[in-house]
Amino acid sequence: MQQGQGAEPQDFERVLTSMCTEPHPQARAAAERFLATNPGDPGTYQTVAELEEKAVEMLGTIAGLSEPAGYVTSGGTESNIQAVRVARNRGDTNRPNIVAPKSAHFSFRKAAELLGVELRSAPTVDHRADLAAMKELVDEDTVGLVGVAGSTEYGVVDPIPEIAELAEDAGAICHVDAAWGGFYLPFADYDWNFDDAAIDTLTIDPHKAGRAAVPAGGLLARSEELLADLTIDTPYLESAAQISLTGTRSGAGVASAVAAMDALWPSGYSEQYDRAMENAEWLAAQLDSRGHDVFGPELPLVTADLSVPMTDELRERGWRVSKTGAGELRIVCMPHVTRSMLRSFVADLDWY
Ligand code: 0PR
Repeated sequence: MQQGQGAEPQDFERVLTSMCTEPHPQARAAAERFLATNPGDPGTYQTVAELEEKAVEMLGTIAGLSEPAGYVTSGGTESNIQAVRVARNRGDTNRPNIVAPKSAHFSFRKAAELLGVELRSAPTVDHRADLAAMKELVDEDTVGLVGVAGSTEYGVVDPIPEIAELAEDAGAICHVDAAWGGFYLPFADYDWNFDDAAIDTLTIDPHKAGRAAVPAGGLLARSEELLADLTIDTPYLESAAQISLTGTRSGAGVASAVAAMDALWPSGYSEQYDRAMENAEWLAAQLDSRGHDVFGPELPLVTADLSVPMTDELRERGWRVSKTGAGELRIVCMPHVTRSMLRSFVADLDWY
């Protein structure tokens, strides 16, 4: 392997597992231009600070929020941690808990541990949040409920309006994790956004299906007031306070998020969704016709009961594939995944 200066990053030619993808060319260029800027210091780096406002506005448009609050985070993990922090700081209890479906991303476990919040995981039905199971876990110390709009392992969308209602009844925050799904969902037929339900906070990551460079995550809130609980004073900076978890942040992420959304919203993302779904449906049909038990695609993600040794052999042939916790093959049809890639993948499957 090459080291140091001349090293080349891996290409995406056989990557079927990543939730990141090749950035849009304009996003790549914008990232490079803004590499040495820090939106964590908006008093000094004003241009990137203005770009961040634009990023939040555009994310709001995508997620059905006309006056959005929020910021560009380092990724879904930070957004989810911050959302749990909002819920905890607003809750009126010494023993706060949040209730999430078992399918929620492991970043909620990090959030819970860091913030001293109990994470209550509710069983799922067909990989989707089970409302009755979630309701059973809610009590007077529940400060937040989580719904997933595009789950990491199976690409499933939870019943978000119903989860929001449960949260409202409990006097708790409703957080939706659309980190991966957020840039596909505007073109799919699910209730997932601020327009559809009484959601308080939402994770939506440009560095996943949004085709921005890493790191560009998104945290949105229905109002500035919700984020006020995250405020930390910054006495010696030109700006008075920070809500972000990290201090110095990447201007590259902010600028590339804006560039990607400028280039692709809405028609580029819509075409990208159609292509990804067609590919995922094609793959599901191919696997199904070979006798495999297939799940999906609800969003462009397919799982199948391929035996684990077979998956390991695929990895040896250079395919970057992953398994679900239950051991199924998991294929994420990101924008870099083409039909011809999938054809040669299926041909390799037939070889065994
Ligand atoms: N929420 C959801 C629904 C996610 O799928 C993920 C990450 C996160 C939150 C956390 O986001 P960050 O990783 O940006 O903090 N989902 C992928 C996963 O954990 C992330 C990923 C991306 C993994 C690229 C591998 C990879 O090559 O599987």
